[in-house]
Amino acid sequence: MAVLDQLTSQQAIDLENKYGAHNYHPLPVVLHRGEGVYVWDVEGKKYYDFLSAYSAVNQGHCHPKIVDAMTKQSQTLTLTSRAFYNDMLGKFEKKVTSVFGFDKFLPMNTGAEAVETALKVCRKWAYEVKGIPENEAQIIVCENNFHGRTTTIISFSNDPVARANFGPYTNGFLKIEYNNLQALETTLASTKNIAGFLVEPIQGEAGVYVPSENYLAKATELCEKHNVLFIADEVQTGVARTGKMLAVDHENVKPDILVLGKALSGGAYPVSGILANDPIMGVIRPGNHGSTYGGNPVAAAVGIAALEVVEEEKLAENAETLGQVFRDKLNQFIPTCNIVTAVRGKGLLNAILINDTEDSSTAWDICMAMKENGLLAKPTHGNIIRFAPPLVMNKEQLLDCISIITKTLKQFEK
Ligand code: IF1
Repeated sequence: MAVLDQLTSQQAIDLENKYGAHNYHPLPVVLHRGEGVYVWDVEGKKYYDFLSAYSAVNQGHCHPKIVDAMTKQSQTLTLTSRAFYNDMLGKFEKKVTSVFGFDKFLPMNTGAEAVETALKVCRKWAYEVKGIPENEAQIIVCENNFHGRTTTIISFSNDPVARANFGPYTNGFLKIEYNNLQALETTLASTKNIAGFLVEPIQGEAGVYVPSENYLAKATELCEKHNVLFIADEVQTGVARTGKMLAVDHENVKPDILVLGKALSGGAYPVSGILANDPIMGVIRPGNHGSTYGGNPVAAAVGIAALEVVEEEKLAENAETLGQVFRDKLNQFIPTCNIVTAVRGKGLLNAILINDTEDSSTAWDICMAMKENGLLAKPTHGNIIRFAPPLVMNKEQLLDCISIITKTLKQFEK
């Protein structure tokens, strides 16, 4: 079979099973094409994409402006490494620092790399600015966090599937309950060696847990009081997903370090990085950190285009409006259907709770049935289904999706 031959879905699945590591359990659908809010499988069936590659495709699949920027740059200069300057990175750094309001940007590629970068900068700041004794820095993280899959990051995960048998683990992390200010205050007061607090403004993978009103604002105040860096991981919640440019914007919080990824490139190319002001980013000197592809010309061109699309198409405002419609409609439906017990979220990052045990296959079965009905979504843990469509969706399309979701849920009523 020539590599470019069109495969059937089963052929594509068989190839992956035979030649690919089994590190995922995908829904059995093989996608061939994407455009805006739609994707098509290899047999030509059309679906609404209600996952957006976990909030990377906020700008819609194959957005023409982003693809055009990527194509043009790819025909001009793709990679120089950072051994030399290129004429695109400075423009991207100016754009991203101006959009999010920070002095400096350190470009990387994946979300996990950006989180690792934030941890390294936080530790170096702790030793060189705060004066914590070397190798004594502690960073506070939350139970049920998801920040990526590197060895250090899974060292502070409590998901056994993500963590088991990958030791020895990285030290220097203290875990507290999410959305618990008392736990944060107690831990901050317990030692002078706390360097930072790393937190997701909404815990995505844990099941779209939205913390209490003012949790982020009060957590920031506590960090300030104890001279500890507040590190917001907005890889999934950032870039307009929750109805504001950043999820922390709902509480007017300014993190000390902001971590971005995913939709920073609109799903076209791996682009991530951290933002911070000079007193913090200034601890990084030549040779301390970097990456071959970090800040490459294509990433820069794509990043600029992806941010311009968010601004020009007012995607944050759209996410805010349509997210409210989504939750209102689902809250009207829930009392009429006993298989779903709640809907929660912010903007167009939402989830429903399925009325079955965590280990039941009901959420998966519902996603399989929604797939048959033309909408793609996937459960997070156990009995929770995350809904995150591209932010370019319009109200008519959203109402069509809600009708597919509610019709499917009705099929599973007990
Ligand atoms: C997979 C989960 C979501 C993230 C936050 C950092 C990263 C992620 C808040 C790392 C990545 C992705 C990873 C992706 C599935 C998806 C995911 F299910 F894994 F947990 F969204 F919830 N911080 N999340 O959500 O970014 O290195 O992946 O670019 O691993 O399949 P990355």
